[in-house]
Amino acid sequence: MESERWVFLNGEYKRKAEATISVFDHGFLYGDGVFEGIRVYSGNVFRLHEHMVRLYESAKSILLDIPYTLEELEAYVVETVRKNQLLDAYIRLIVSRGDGPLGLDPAECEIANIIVIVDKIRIYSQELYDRGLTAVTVPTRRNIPDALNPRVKSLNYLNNILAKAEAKQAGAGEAIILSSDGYVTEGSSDNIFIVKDDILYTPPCYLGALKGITRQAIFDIAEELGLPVKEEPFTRHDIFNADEVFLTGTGAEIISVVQVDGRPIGEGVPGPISKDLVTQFRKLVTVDGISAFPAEVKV
Ligand code: PXG
Repeated sequence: MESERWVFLNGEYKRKAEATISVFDHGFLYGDGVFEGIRVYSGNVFRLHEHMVRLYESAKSILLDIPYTLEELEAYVVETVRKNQLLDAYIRLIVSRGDGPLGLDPAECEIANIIVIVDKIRIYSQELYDRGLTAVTVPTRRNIPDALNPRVKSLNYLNNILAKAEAKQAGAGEAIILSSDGYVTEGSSDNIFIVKDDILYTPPCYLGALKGITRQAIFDIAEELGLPVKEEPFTRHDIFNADEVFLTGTGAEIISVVQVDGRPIGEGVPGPISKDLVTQFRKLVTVDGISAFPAEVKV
């Protein structure tokens, strides 16, 4: 089911090559905007509504008016998936401040640019899912929440990009980012969990982490499996001595971390609880969300 890529741009569907915006867009000039990354599994747009709610909350937080209702934009996202005829895909939904003069004032930008891209994505190789990732804590600390709250999924990802680059320079697959006072916050584009004595721990978002949709899915699956989850601050020491460590995100899905800062985690291989969570997650992703290709639509 391969076909041409169509991009939703401000109410129209454009071919990839024609889907362009101005260099005066403040998303480009200043990173002034918000976005979502969403996955489609076997035609099911996984937890689309939750992503839409987070998008509108991010926009509200940065005083950005989205010129559609949540329901309208949600329908456009589904329609863009359908137009691209992709059963398994990645959606990048972008709301940027829009075109304006050179100068910071967002009030000078008349209307937001709304973009929906649907394409394929693969962040890690299958081998890394089977064997697990190595990670390092990086020198760059997470943005402090009272400067720019990391709960806002903004177009300003330099903090995360620097963390990722530092991890790569150190020869690791992913970064673990600490808060300015040394607590574990998250990965460069994923939330982090540790398992200790059959209890899951993940940092509270107020420390400087995105309220991940996949993170919430883990909470839901853990509840079904009878595994307690605690949102509690923890440190590198807790990671080194965890039984299992894994990362969660729309891009990365669920991936085990088997070594952190040179210390093997548990047995140094993906652990049984992480594997159980992956099994349950695989079942959830094809059914929990909005179907882009209901039975009557032939694809
Ligand atoms: N923290 C950060 C900073 C993120 O950017 C997550 C956590 C996980 O959240 P979700 O809701 O996805 O479970 C993210 C999400 C990419 C890519 O292109 C990145 C994300 C999502 C999709 C694709 O690398 N980050």
